[in-house]
Amino acid sequence: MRYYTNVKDLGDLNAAVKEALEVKKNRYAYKQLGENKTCLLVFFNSSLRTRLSTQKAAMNLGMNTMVLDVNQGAWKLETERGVVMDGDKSEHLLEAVPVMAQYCDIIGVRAFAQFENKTDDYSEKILNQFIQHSGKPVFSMEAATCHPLQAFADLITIEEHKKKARPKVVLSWAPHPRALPQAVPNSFADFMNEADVEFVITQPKGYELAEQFVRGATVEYDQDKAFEGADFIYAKNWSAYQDPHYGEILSKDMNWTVNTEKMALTNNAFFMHCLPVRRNMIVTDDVIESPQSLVIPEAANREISAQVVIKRMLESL
Ligand code: AN0
Ligand code: CP
Repeated sequence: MRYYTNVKDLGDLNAAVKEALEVKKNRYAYKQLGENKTCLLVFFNSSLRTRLSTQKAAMNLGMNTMVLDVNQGAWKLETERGVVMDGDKSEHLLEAVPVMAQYCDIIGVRAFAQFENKTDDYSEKILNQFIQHSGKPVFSMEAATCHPLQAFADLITIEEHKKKARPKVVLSWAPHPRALPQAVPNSFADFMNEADVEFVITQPKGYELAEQFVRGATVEYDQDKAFEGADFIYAKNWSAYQDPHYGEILSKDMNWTVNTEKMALTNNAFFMHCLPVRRNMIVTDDVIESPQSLVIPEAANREISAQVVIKRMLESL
């Protein structure tokens, strides 16, 4: 595997899940693979899980890992070609990326949507500059439109916990005080549409995701109706995608918070969220602390999804 930016890069999803479960059983079995190889993780945005789980995955494979926080201690980077650099940005990505590539064998990049220009965000401008100018395998640690390490971990978690062959999985919008990217719900939809599940998306009007991610999913604007008979509830906030409101908050309706009454409508569903989560905005204390909450196992599987991706990249070097 040379690049990991969305579900398609994994190829056969069943095979990928099988490989993940094998890795999970013996995560140190491939310790030789990464010997004398270096994984560089570049963060343009904050992270707790991705930062730790991806380093852990690379270390399990015997790699050295280095982390660069672009906004803390590195030079501020210009990303647009042709700009007269007389502002606060000291260095251009066009030099910075090939320089970073000198010191490593594989690069992970976190660069969220900037909400300044939808076309720029949805063309993955920053991630693609790493792909074009590094000459190294590159994987997304949440880029502008997708978070495929998260969605792969989510799929592994669903496979481990499902009680029927084809569970009903509901992606539910929930309120949040700040405008968040669509990357997590986009990737979750991308994976669920490929997986053997009944997939439903529920959201207030105006929060429709991009067609290339929604595809054949059922869209239900009545959250209670969507929750009926669900086996998994996957809560997440996202900002509006559709023009002319791209990147805006259209609603903070607390009737969409996932609580015990709403969970009672489901088939004793598991609760999922990628974290970080705002309690009593997205989900109540009671639900996230309930035995049905999978948020910690889900986070644990981030190590496994990252390890499958980095392992495949090492095998391709
Ligand atoms: C980010 C988001 O919603 O994309 C990261 C989630 C993994 N969340 C926040 O910025 C709170
Ligand atoms: N779920 C996730 O990617 O979390 P972080 O933003 O903490 O990495």
